[in-house]
Parts: sequence; C-alpha cells; structure tokens
Amino acid sequence: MEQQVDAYEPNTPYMVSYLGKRYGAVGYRAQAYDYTTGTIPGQAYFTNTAWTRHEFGFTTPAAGHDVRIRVYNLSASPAGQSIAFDNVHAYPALAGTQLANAGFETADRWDATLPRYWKRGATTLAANAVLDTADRSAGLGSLKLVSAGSGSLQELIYTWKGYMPGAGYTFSFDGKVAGAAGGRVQIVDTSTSAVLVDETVSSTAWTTVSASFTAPASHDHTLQVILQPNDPAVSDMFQVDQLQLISQ
Ligand SMILES: [Ca+2]
Repeated sequence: MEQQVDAYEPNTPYMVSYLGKRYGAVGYRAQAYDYTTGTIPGQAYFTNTAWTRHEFGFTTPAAGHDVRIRVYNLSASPAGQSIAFDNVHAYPALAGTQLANAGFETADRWDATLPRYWKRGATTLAANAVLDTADRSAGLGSLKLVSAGSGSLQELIYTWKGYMPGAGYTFSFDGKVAGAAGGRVQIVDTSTSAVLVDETVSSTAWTTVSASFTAPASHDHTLQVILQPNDPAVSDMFQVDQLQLISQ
C-alpha cells in the first residue's frame, strides 16, 4: 500500500514513524519513494513479531515531485505471509521544536529580510542579520549573520517563555561559518543571566551541533536563544538553520 505525501516541505528532513509486526515468516518494509525520479530517499525494514514502533528519516526532494510512503512485505515468497502496520506518520523533523520559524523559512510581515518571530540585537544592522535563500541546510532559507568587524554585535534573538520548569531539553542546530572568528549560539536565562547553552561553530561546511540543558526550576523566567558571530571585532559570516529544541 502507498500514500502520497501532499504539499511536503521541499529539501527538508522528514521522519516516518510507524508501528509494525510480522505474523508469518516474512518481515515488513516501510519506504519513502520518489516516483518522479524513481529513487528511494529513505526506508527501513524489520522482522519483529510483537508490535514495535520504528522510524526512519529522509530528505524530501525539490518541490513538485510525487513522493509516497509505501508499506509492504519484505519478500513475495513464501505465499500467504501476513504483516501489519498501524499509526503511520510522515512529518518534518522540526515538527516538535519549541521555536517558531526554527528553519528560517518565513519572513517577518513588515520586514522581508527578518525571520518572523525573531528580532535583531540593539547594535545589529538590518543588512547584517537576514534571511538567505542562496545557502541553507534544509528547506528554502537559512539565517545569515555578517560581522563587519566594527566591534558591534550583529545578532538575532528569539525570546522563549514556554519551557517546562525543571525539565531536560535537547537542543541542536545546523551552522557554518566563513571567516576566522566562527559563530556562537547561546541560550540564556535573562532573569538570572545564567548561560544554559553555549556552543561555537568553526566549520565552513554545514555541521549539526547538539547540546542539552535543564530549564529553570521557576516557571516565570524568560529565556533567549541568541545567534551571533563569535567575535564582533573580526569580519565574519555565520549561517544557522534547523534549530531543534525539544523536551527530553
Ligand atoms: Ca531552512
């Protein structure tokens, strides 16, 4: 059986999650299939006999392809073998993130270069913190931060109040830099100035960086996700995409 993934987000990591089991001698397979190119961007197969949830990831192609999720028997023989699937989902890998516009796909309503729901820092020039559709890790856009080496911070900030008090969170993002100083991503508790996450990037190719932290025990703090070139005194460029912030 198969079902088309309508209106998928192009060039974006997706997860396929499903319950499956075999009754007879033959295992089962779930697969993402691109009918436009005749290719298999992702699949997984198993032979367990008790209901088990599995998942696999794949990256969607450019817009307009006929992408379908297929489920079927691992082998056509012997005849009469049964398998079962239930609760099959395909969704963007960022679907669970706590940060809005975490893939930098949407512009602000009144500022076409500013990512919606984010704001620039006090000393940040509008031209130095912009959406970039020319280079991105996923989707159609990323954030580009440019440091002119003037000493003024060029940063982008997201204010986050929706944490669960005392809960553990995992955080990851994709980043790349051009320049000597690299990039920095922090999550700061503005009520106490505690730095919960402090990660730097020096790779000139898109790289995934991961961290974990514990949210404040109090419910009423304000956290900020801050993206900036590592040293405002050095000319630099830092690009960020795919901010994944989920509870553990
Ligand atoms: Ca993106």
